Amino acid sequence: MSTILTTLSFLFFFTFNFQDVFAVPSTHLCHPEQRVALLEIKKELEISESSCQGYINENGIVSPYPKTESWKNNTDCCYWDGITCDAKTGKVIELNLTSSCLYGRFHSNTLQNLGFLIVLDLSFNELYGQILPSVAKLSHLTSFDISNNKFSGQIPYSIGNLSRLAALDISGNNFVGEIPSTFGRLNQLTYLRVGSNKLSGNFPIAILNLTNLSVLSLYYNQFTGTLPPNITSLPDLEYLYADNNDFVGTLHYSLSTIPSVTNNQLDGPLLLPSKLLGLSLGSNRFRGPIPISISKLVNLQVLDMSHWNTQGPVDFNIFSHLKSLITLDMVYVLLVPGRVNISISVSLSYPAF
Ligand SMILES: *[C@@H]1O[C@H](CO)[C@@H](O)[C@H](O)[C@H]1NC(C)=O
Ligand SMILES: *[C@@H]1O[C@H](CO)[C@@H](O)[C@H](O)[C@H]1NC(C)=O
Ligand SMILES: *[C@@H]1O[C@H](CO)[C@@H](O)[C@H](O)[C@H]1NC(C)=O
Ligand SMILES: *[C@@H]1O[C@H](CO)[C@@H](O)[C@H](O)[C@H]1NC(C)=O
Ligand SMILES: *[C@@H]1O[C@H](CO)[C@@H](O)[C@H](O)[C@H]1NC(C)=O
Ligand SMILES: *[C@@H]1O[C@H](CO)[C@@H](O)[C@H](O)[C@H]1NC(C)=O
Ligand SMILES: CC(=O)N[C@H]1CO[C@H](CO)[C@@H](O)[C@@H]1O
Repeated sequence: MSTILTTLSFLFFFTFNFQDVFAVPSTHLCHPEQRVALLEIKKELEISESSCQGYINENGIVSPYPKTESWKNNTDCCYWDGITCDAKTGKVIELNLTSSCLYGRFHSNTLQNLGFLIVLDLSFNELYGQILPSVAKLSHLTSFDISNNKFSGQIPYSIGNLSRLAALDISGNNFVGEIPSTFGRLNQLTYLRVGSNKLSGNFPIAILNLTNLSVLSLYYNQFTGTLPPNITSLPDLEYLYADNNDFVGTLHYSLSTIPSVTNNQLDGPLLLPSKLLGLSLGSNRFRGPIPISISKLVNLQVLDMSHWNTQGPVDFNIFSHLKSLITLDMVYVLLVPGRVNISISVSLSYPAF
């Protein structure tokens, strides 16, 4: 009798524990509808060796590999490569398919079932298609990176609704048209990169509203018109890359509106050192003397003023205050910001035009 009881209680506890073990799958983080949405994305895209591209970023070398190969229907999507779920809610909050050898038309509306995404990184693949206005439904996004693909069409105005965005990178695609004025609402933006597209129009004035901006890159587009006089007065701006566009005019006073405060003791204006570390204005159609106020940008490390029609000799004393300068590009050498260590190329004669 007692043996039977012991056996029964053993069985009971065994069963109990057994169920406990089996309970684990039911605490799967992955929400079925989110898994379906991710599998939909996987199904639409091919893995193609010719689309594999690695790159170097601030974390080091990112080597390409096909992340979506680990995406299997019967496994917890929260453990798939490139996916991060919220530990409490189990919602997918990060989709990072950077450098994943993906090729194909990307249907941005498949993202709609991933409405809790905070980070979306599809960079360095060969994705094409348009970004639809419905992307604005990803209202939690703080980071949106689709750089170095083949996306085309216009940038949707609705991106201005993604009010939590701190980083927006669409560079290295085939986007056309203007930067929507709604970008002026993205007041958390720290990084805005739209370089190497086919964007046109005047400098997007709305950007002057983005007081948290640290990096603005507009290079290799077809922007026209003048640069706004107070662009360098964005208080946190460290890098301004506007090279290889069609900007015109003189910068006589553009760069003279560097932040200043009134110093009561001196009873006059006191210039604050600007935070600018990189200023790249080369290969545009700027003309006239290089603004003397450049000498106030004392933290500059990289200065590209190549292809500048100075219409006269350059006073190199302007640069003598720039003690941090590593690269001064006054001639033809093209600057590829953040990617290449460019050789110093100072020309003491007039640049050739
Ligand atoms: C995934 O599995 C479910 C059943 O668990 C099935 O209904 C569905 O068709 C499967 N989806 C794919 C893409 O294989
Ligand atoms: C995506 O993953 C790569 C490493 O594979 C990392 O370097 C990159 O910072 C990630 N992107 C985001 C937006 O976190
Ligand atoms: C963007 O915001 C505006 C104004 O708040 C709203 O009218 C519009 O419907 C929103 N668009 C999208 C796609 O969410
Ligand atoms: C500038 O930002 C404020 C909020 O910081 C916003 O109310 C305003 O609409 C923005 N202006 C433009 C032109 O986008
Ligand atoms: C944006 O700037 C404001 C002050 O200008 C600051 O309080 C806030 O912390 C900044 N946000 C970010 C994300 O840097
Ligand atoms: C730049 O000038 C515009 C008007 O031309 C003004 O609305 C904006 O606040 C200024 N921005 C900065 C950062 O000084
Ligand atoms: C020779 C030269 O310009 N070297 C620089 C390369 O870039 C790194 C970081 O940007 C600098 O630290 C080097 O001085």
